[in-house]
Amino acid sequence: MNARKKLLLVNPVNRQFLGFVGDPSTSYMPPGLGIIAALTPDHWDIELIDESFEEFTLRDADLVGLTAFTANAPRAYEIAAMCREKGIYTVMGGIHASMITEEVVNYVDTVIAGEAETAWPVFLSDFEAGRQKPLYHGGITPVDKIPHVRRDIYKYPYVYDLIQTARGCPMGCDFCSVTQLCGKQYRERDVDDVLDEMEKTTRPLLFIVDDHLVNNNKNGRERAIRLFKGMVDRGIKKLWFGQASINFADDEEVLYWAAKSGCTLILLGIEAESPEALADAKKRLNLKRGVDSYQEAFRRIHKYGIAILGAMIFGMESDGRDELIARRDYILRSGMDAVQSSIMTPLPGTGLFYRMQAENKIVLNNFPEDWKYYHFMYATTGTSRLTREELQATMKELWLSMYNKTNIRKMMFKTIRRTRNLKAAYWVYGTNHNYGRIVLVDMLHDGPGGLTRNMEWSSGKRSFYLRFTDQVLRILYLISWNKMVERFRGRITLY
Ligand code: B12
Ligand code: SF4
Repeated sequence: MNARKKLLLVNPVNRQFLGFVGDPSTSYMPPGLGIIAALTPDHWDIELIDESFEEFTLRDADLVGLTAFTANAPRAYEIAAMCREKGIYTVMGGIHASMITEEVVNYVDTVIAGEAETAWPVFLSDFEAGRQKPLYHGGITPVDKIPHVRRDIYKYPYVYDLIQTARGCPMGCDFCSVTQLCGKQYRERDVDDVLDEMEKTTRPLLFIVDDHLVNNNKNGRERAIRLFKGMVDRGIKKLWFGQASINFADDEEVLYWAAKSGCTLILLGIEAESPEALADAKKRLNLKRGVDSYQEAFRRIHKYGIAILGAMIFGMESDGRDELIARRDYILRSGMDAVQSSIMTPLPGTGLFYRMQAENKIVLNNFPEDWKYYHFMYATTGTSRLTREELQATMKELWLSMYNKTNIRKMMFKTIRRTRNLKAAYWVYGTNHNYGRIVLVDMLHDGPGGLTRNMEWSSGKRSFYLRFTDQVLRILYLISWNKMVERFRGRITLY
C-alpha cells in the first residue's frame, strides 16, 4: 500500500504582463496540467494553483509540477526557487521546457521535454523509488494514449472548457512552435473518445484548442463532419470557438455541421494581406491560395452564421510604418469580425528564432529575464525598416485605432449584418474588447491620460453614439447571451 503523497500543479503567470488574467473571460484552464493529473495514480492528492486567479504561495507538497509558456518562464523559475529552498522537489514540462530544455534544467530539479503521456508515469515511479533523473524526453504520444483531461482539479471559475481533438500541424510555419512541439504528423483522436470527453465538460463555452481544426485533405474534412455531427447527435449544444487555417471554408458541409454544433467564432491564421509579408513569415498555405482567396472564404463562413477572428501579425522583416498601417486598414475593410493583432516574436525553438539569433537581430535577448516580453504584445526585435522602439510605438497607435470603443461597436454591427447571428455579434464585441484590454493593459489606469477598465478614456466625455449603442448591447445581451448563461447557472462545477 502506497502512503499518500501531495502533488502541487502550478500554472505561473507573468507578473509584468497581466493582460490575459485581468478578467475571467480570458483566464483559461491549463489542459496540460489536467492531463498530468489524469496520468497520476490515486495515492497522490492533487492541488492546482493557477496564478490567473491566485498568486502562488508556498505550501506543503512532496512534488511541485510547473508548466509554462515562454513569457511565463521567469515566473516559473521564481516559484521553483521558492520550493527548492524549502526542499520541495520541482519538475517542469510544457512548451518552454520543451523548446529550450538546456536553459530550464538549470532552474528545476527535473525537466520533462515534449509530450508527457509516456514520460510522466516513468518519472513518477522513478521519483517514488528515489532514482529520478534530471531530464526525460516524452517525444510524440501515440494518439490512443492521450487521456481525458482530469477536470475536477479546475477549482476556479473558468468560463471555457478547453479540449484538444488532434495534435500536430503539417504546416511548420517559421514563427510558430506547434510543429516543433507536436510534430508534423496530424494525429487525430478517435471521434467517439473526444465526444465522451466533451460530455464531461460543464462550463458555458467550449474552446477546441486544436491549432489546425480541419486538416487540409478529404479525410480531415470527413472527420470534422463526424465530430460536429456527433456533437449534434449527442446533444452537446454549447457555443464553441476553434482555431483553423483558411481551408476551414473549403467544404460547405463542414461549415454547416460546425455551425449546427455551436461554432460561433473561428480563429483563422490569416497573418498578413500582402504576399511579401506572407513570404517573410513563410506562411505557405496562404501564399499558395493567394490573398485574394480570403474574401470568398470569409463570405462562406459568414453565410453559416460563424464570425471570424483574424489572427494577424505585425512586424515582419519587410514591414515599415506604411505596411503596418496598410495591414490595419485591410483588417478594417476585410470582413473579419474580430482581430488578434500580434507583434512578430521569435519564440525559442522556431526557425525564426535561430535565424534572427544567428543574424544578431534579437534586441531583447537578456535571457531568461527577457522572456517576460515574449507574449506577442511587446516588440522584442525591430524590422528591416523600423527599430524595436518604432515598431512598439506604431503598434500602440494602431491598437488604439482598432480597439477603441467606437470602432469595436461598428465592427459588431457589421457582424450582425454579415452573420445574422446575435450571439456571434456579442461574442465578437467581447473578443475585440478583451484584445484591446490585453494589448493596452499598460494604459489601464484612472489618471487623466488613461483608459478605464471599460476601455474608455478616463477624461473623455461619452459620445451620443456610445450612449445609444449601450442600449443596443444591453438588448443583445438580454435576448441572446444571457439566455445561454442562464442555462449554465448552477451547473459550473466548482469542486
Ligand atoms: C490553448 C492555447 C492558449 C490559451 C491558453 C490555454 C492555457 N491556459 O494554457 C490562450 C488562448 C490563453 C493562449 C494564449 C497565448 N498563447 Co497560446 N496556445 C494555446 C494552444 C493552441 C494549445 C495549448 C494546449 O492547451 N494544448 C493542449 C495541452 C494538452 O498540451 P500542452 O499544454 O502542450 O501539454 C502537454 C505537454 O506540453 C506537457 N506538459 C504541459 N505542461 C506540463 C507540466 C508538467 C509538469 C509536465 C511534466 C508536462 C507538461 O504535457 C502535456 C501532455 O502531453 C498552443 C498550441 C499548442 N499546440 O501547444 C498555443 C501556444 C502554447 N500559445 C502560444 C502563445 C505564444 C500564446 C500567447 C503568448 C499569444 C498571444 N499573445 O495570444 C498567449 C499567452 C497567454 C499567457 N497567459 O501568457 C505559443 C507558445 C510558445 C511559447 N514558446 O511560449 C503556442 C505553442 C502556439 C504557437 N503559435 O507557437 N494560448
Ligand atoms: S501557424 Fe498555424 S498553420 Fe502554421 S504551423 Fe502554427 S499551427 Fe500550423
